[in-house]
Amino acid sequence: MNLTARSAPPAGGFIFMEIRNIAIIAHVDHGKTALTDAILKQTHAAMEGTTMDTNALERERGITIYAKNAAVEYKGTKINIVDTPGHADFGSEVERVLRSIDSVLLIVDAQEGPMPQTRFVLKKSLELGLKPIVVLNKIDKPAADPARSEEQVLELFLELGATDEQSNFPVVYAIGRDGRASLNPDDLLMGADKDLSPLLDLILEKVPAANANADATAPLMLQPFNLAYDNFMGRLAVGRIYEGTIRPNQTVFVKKPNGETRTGRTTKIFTFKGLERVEAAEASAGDIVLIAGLPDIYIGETVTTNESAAPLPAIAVDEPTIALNFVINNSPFAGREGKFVTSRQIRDRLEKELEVNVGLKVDFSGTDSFHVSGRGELHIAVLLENMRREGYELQVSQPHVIIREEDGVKLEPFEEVIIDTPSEFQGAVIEKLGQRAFVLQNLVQFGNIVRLTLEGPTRGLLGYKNMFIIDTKGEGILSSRVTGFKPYAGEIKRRQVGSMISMAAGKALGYSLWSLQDRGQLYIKPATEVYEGMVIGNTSKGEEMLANPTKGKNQSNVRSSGMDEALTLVPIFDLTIERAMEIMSDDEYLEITPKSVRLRKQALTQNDRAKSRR
Ligand SMILES: Nc1nc2c(ncn2[C@@H]2O[C@H](COP(=O)(O)OP(=O)(O)OP(=O)(O)O)[C@@H](O)[C@H]2O)c(=O)[nH]1
Ligand SMILES: [Mg+2]
Repeated sequence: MNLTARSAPPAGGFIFMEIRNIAIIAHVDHGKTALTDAILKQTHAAMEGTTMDTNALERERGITIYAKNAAVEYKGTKINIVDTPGHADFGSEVERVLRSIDSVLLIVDAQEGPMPQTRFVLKKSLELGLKPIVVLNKIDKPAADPARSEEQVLELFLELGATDEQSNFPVVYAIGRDGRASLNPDDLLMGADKDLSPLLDLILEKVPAANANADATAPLMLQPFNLAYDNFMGRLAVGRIYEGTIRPNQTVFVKKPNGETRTGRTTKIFTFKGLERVEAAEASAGDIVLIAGLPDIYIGETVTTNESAAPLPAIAVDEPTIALNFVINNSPFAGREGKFVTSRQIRDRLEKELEVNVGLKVDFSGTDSFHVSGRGELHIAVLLENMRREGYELQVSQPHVIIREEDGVKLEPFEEVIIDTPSEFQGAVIEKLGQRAFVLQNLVQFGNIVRLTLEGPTRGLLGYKNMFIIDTKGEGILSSRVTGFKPYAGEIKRRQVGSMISMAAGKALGYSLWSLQDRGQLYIKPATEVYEGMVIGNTSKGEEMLANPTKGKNQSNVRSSGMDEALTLVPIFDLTIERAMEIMSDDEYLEITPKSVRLRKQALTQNDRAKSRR
C-alpha cells in the first residue's frame, strides 16, 4: 500500500511537489546571507531589499546570529534553505542544522580563499556524509582569484578526509550580492549569466529530492533542529519530517533520545514560504515545518505517531563553556533608564530566552542573582544587548570558564585558535598566547601573512582579544572554536587592568577629565553623570586609582592665559558590553541599561572595599 501511495498526491488534495533541503555555510562574511537574499528575490519569494538578517542586532552588526529558514519555489520544486551564521561563537547553530538537510552550499570568498570557519563547517558536513556544492563568491573583487581558491578548497577537502565522491564537488562562480552565478567565471565577468539560474539548476540536479525515498503514509517521524517562540502560540519547533505526515490537532508521542516518552498534541502546523511561515493543513515526509502545541519540545527529540518507534539519534548541542551572574541593578542610578528592573522581570525574561536559546543555561536558585552559562562572550553579549534594547536594566559579574570534574580529574574548556596576521606580529602573538597556556601547533606562511594554529584553555582567551588587536595593529584575524573539555591547564596570570574609580558623585567636567587622561584611558566624556565607586577609566600602569572627575578648575589658581582653549581631550575608550566583559575585574559589576554601559566596583566606597578585602 505504501509503495503506490508514495508517488500519488498525499491525502488532502495537495499538489505533490519535489523538495530540496539545503543549508548555506561559510566563514563569516563570505556572503551567505547576500546570496540567500538574492535567491529569494529572483524566485519572487521576497521583495527586493528584504534580508534574511531580520533581527535588528544582526542588521546593525552586519552579521548573522541565528540560523533561519526560508523556502522558495523554482521550476516547480520547493527548495528549503537554511541560512547559517559564520561567526565561530554560533558554530553550534550550524552543527545542529546540518543533520536535517541533504546538501550544503559551501560559499568561499574567491579572494580570501578557505578560512578557519570554512574548515569547521566543511568538516562537520563531510563527517555527516553530505556532498557540498562549492560556490566561489565575490569574484568581482579586484584581487579575487577563483582558480587559486578552488585549488585551496580541493586541498581542504582532501585534508579533511573527503571521499572521492565528496571531493569531486560541483563548482559555481558567483557575485552573490548582484544575484548572479555562472559555471564559468569569465562569462560572469563579461556580463553573461544575469541571474542565479545556473546555481539553482545545479541544486535541482545535484541535491537529492528529500521526499524521493521518504514514505508519506508511514507513521510520523519528525525531529526538531531549532526552536522559535511566538507570543500567542508559545514555543515552536522547527523540524524535518523524515517519514509520514503531520497535521494540526494530531496526538503525537514525543521521545527523548533515551527513549523516555510523553504524549502531546499539535495545534498548528506551518511550512515556509519565502521568509514567512504559512499555516498548512498537513505536511509530509521530506519537508521542513514549524509545529505549535508542544510547549516542552526540545531540539533532537523525536515526534512520532508510533509509540514503539525507536527515537532518532540525538542531535548534540554543545555544552556551555563560560558562566557569570546576572544581578538586579543596585547601583545609585538603578531604575533611571530602564523599564524592567526587578528580579521577577529578569527571571521571566531569562525563562523566555531559554525557550529558544539552546546553548544557554540558567540557575534560578538565587533571588537577586542568577547564574547564567553560555557558549562564549559574544553569545552572552548578544543576549544582554537584546535585553537592554527591550528596556531591561541589570548588572553582570565577570565571566569565568566552567570547570568541571570527571573521575576526579579537573577539566576546563579548550579552544583551537587560528590566527592570520602579518608575519611581523607573529612573535608577539605566540608569546602572549604562550603565557596563556596556548601551544603552537602549526604555522603556514602565505606571502606576508602567517596562519598560526594554537590550542589552549578558553580561560587564556578571556581578556585577550583587545590585546590581540593592539599587538597586530588591527590587521590580525582571530577565529576560535571550542574543541572540548580537557585537563586543567594550571594557573594563568590574568593581566589586571587597573581601574580609575570615581570618589565623587555628579557631572564629569572637561577640566578634570583633561587632567586625568594622562593617567590612563577614560571611558566617560564631559557631562557624563558619575557616582562614587563608578569606574571611569583604566590606568596605564595597571594600579587602582581614585579620582574626582567632577572637580572644576581651582579658582584660586593664577589664571594661565589660553589654558581653557588648550583642553583637548583624547577620544575615549568606548565601553561596549563585549569590551567591558573583557576588561572588568572580579570585584566589579558591569551595569547595563537601555542608555548606558557602566563599570562599577561592587563595593562602592573605599571603606567597603577595604572591608571586603579583609
Ligand atoms: N564584492 C562583493 N561583495 C559581496 C558579495 N556578496 C556579498 N558581499 C558583501 O560581503 C559582506 C558580507 O555579506 P553577508 O552576506 O552578510 O555575509 P555572511 O556570510 O552572511 O556573513 P555572516 O552571516 O555574518 O557569517 C556584505 O557587505 C556584502 O555586501 C559579492 O558577490 N561581491
Ligand atoms: Mg549571514
